[in-house]
Amino acid sequence: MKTFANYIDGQWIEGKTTAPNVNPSNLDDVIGQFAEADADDAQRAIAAARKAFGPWSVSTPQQRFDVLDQAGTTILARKAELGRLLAREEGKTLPEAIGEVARAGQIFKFFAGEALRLGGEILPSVRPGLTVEVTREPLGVIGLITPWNFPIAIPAWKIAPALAYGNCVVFKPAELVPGSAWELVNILVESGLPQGVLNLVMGRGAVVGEAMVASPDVDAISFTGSVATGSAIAARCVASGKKFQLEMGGKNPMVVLDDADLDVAVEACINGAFYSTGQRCTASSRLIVTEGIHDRFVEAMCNRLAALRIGDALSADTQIGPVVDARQLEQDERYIAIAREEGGTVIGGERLERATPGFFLAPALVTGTTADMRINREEVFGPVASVIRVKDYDEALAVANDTPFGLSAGICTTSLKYATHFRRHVQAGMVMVNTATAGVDYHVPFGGRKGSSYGPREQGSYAREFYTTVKTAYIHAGQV
Ligand code: UN1
Repeated sequence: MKTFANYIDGQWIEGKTTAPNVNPSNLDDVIGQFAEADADDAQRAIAAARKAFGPWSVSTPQQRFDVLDQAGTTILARKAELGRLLAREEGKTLPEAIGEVARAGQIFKFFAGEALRLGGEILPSVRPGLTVEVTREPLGVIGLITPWNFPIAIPAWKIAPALAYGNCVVFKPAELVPGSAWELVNILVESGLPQGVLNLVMGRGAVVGEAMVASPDVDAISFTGSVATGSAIAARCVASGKKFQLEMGGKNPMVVLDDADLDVAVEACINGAFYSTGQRCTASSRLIVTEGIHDRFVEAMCNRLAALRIGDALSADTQIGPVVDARQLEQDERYIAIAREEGGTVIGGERLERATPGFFLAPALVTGTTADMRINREEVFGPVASVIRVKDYDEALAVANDTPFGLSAGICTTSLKYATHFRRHVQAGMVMVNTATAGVDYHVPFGGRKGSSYGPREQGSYAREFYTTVKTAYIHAGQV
C-alpha cells in the first residue's frame, strides 16, 4: 500500500500515524495510507510559512505568475488522471470530477494573471502638498481548511489567490479526501514554489485545525465547511485577532413559477438538487412551486428521478455516485425519516445494493412539505430535496427568504418582471435564473449572506479583499 507524506518546510514528512483513504463506491478499494499530522507537525508548518513569508512577500509578480501558470498547465494536462482519483476518493461521477479538476486548473491560470494585475490608487490629498497612495500588501501566513465535497476546486480557489498576492500557506484538507490535495501540492512544488511557501498538513481538524486557529503566527484563516465548525473557528479567530472568512451551509431555494418552461425547470432542479449526490453547499434543497404548475412539475420530477442511474462513480453510465461516507449516509437517512414523520411524502430515498460494497442511496424527493418543517430549515448535504407548494410569486419569495441561510437562490420563469424582482429581493449571495443553483464560474465572486458566509467573497478579483490588506500612504514631497 502506497503511503503519502505531509509536506512541511520543503520536505515530505511521514506521519507518526496514517489513515486510509477509502473509495465510497467500493469499500474494499483503499487508495492509500495518508499521513496524519500531529500538533508538532502543524507548528513546524506554521513556522516554515512564517520564515518563507519575508522573501515570498517581496517576490515579483512574474515569479508568482510563473509558478501558478505552470501549476494550471499541469493540472489541465493531467485532468483525466486526477479526475479519476477525485471520483475514486470522493464519489462524484467521472465527468463531474474531471470537470472539477479542469476548474482547478483554470483557477490557477486566472490567479496567475491576477498576480500581474494587482494595482493601487493615487489620489490628491485634501491638504496642500500631499499625495495619497493606496496599495495592497499580503497578509502573511494563511491557514486554509477545506471540505471533502470539492477535493481540488476549493483548495485551488483558496491556495491560488493566497499565493498570487504573496502570502504563505498552511493547508489542511478534509480527512476524507487527502489524495487530490496531495497531488495538488505536489504539482505546486514541482512548479517551482520556494521552500516553506506552501505546507500540507493532512490530519484531524481537532489537532491540525486547532493548532492553526490557536497560533499567533497564523494571520488569517479561510474555511469552507459546516456551520458548527465555522462558528467555533470564528470565535477562536476573534479571540486571537485573526482575519477570517467562512463559507458554510446552504438551504438554497429554487422557485418554479406557473409560467416556467417545465423542461427547463425540471432540468435545473434535477441537476441542482441531485447531481454530485446533492453534496454541494449550493444544492437546491427547497423547490418552491406555485400551484398552477405544481402537479405537472412533481410528476415530471418523479419520471426523471426513476430514470437516474445511481452507481459506481467510475462507471461510464453512472449519473449519481455514492454518498461520501457512512456518517453522511446516516445523516441523509435520518433527515428522510424526519421528513416522513413531519408529514412529507418521500419518493425514492432507499438504500441501493450494487456490485461492490458502497454508500449508494436513491435520490429522495419529499412532497407535501411546509416551510417550517425541519427538512426545510436544516441542511442535509445529500441527495434530498423537498417541494413546497405556494399560491403565487409573492408567497414563493417570502418562503425563499424564510431561512437562516443565504448562499444561492434560483427562479424558473419566463417572466422578465418576476425574474427581475426576484434578482433584487431574494436574500442570497448568488441568484440563478432558469439554471441550477449549483455549478458556478471560476472568475466571478462566490459567497453568500446570513448564516451561509462570513467575510469577503471568494474567487474572481474580489478574492483580493480577503487575501490582501490595504495600506494608505501620505507623501509630502516637499517644495518643488
Ligand atoms: C458549485 O456549486 O459549483 O462547498 C460550487 C460547496 C461550495 C462550492 C459549490 N463551496 O459546495
